[in-house]
Amino acid sequence: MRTLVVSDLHLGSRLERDVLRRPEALAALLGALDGVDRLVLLGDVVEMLEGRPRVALELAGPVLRELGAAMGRGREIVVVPGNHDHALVRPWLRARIASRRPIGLAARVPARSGAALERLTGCLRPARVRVAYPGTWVARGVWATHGHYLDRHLYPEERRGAALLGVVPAGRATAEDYEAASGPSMAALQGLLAMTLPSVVGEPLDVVAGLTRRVAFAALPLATALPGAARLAPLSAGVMGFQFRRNGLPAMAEVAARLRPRARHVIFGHLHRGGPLAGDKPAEWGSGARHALHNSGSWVYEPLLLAGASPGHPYWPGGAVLVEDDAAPRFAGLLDGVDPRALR
Ligand SMILES: [Mn+2]
Repeated sequence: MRTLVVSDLHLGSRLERDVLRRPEALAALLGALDGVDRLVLLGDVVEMLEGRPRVALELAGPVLRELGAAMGRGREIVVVPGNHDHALVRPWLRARIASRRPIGLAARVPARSGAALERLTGCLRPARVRVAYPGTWVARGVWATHGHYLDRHLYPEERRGAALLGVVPAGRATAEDYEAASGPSMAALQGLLAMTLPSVVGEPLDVVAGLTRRVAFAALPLATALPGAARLAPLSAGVMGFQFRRNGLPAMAEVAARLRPRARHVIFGHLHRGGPLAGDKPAEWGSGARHALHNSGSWVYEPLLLAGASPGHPYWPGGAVLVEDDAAPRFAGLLDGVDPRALR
């Protein structure tokens, strides 16, 4: 059994950062489906946090239909919503929490539980479509989740803005705990700022600092249009790398440690930073710990980070994690061979 995991497509993004709009990028992904039994769309598939979810869904349609047609009747597509497409599972999630039936780690979500979800899954046919939340089992000992729960661990407990964020209990935690702690307020905050860039970008000192930083970054795509923008990129890539090691990876490990999936390997998306890559330190990715961590990267071309960069850059779009039975999951850069000019 071979499963390809991709995440953070952000289809329909207002600034057209979603590279799958570009024919060359879409062709590369469709080509990579050859010999794959199952495709997992690990969250933030559609950009629904920019205040125009219907338009985004409409723009996503052609790409989703290509994926569905390529997988065809015989193969499965698993949809695992994240934070930018959290609206897909919200009606189901509300009902499930009200019913007090535990969500667990890989609940099956009926495609008919909401209008937007029904529309999205309809686009993916004739492939067999399954929706799971907050994660899905990819193989024995391999669990995958979008990873937005880690946002909660980017803000130290003692500095948290009590009005904005709730508390995840110490020790073991459930999906219900994370939904209660970071659900509506975090989604509102992100919606307000409409960012595709992950929160790990800057210093997570406290929520207020976080807000200022996000606003600053939201303004930066404009700055990249100005002369000298290319000089910004290496600096921000360095800052991102530092923040990712210091905050991103520990937050991923924390979510795995709290939710405790019976898994050797845990695959995340959300942070837009694929890996582990060849130069990464295995220990930082949990090689010696209970959970080995993986990240599927993104399909977003973010000029702020990538001006002047080339394939192999940790935030280069086109990330995927390939999972085969009885082998460790491995990262692949599916757009590394595509002319960068075709991705902008
Ligand atoms: Mn996300």
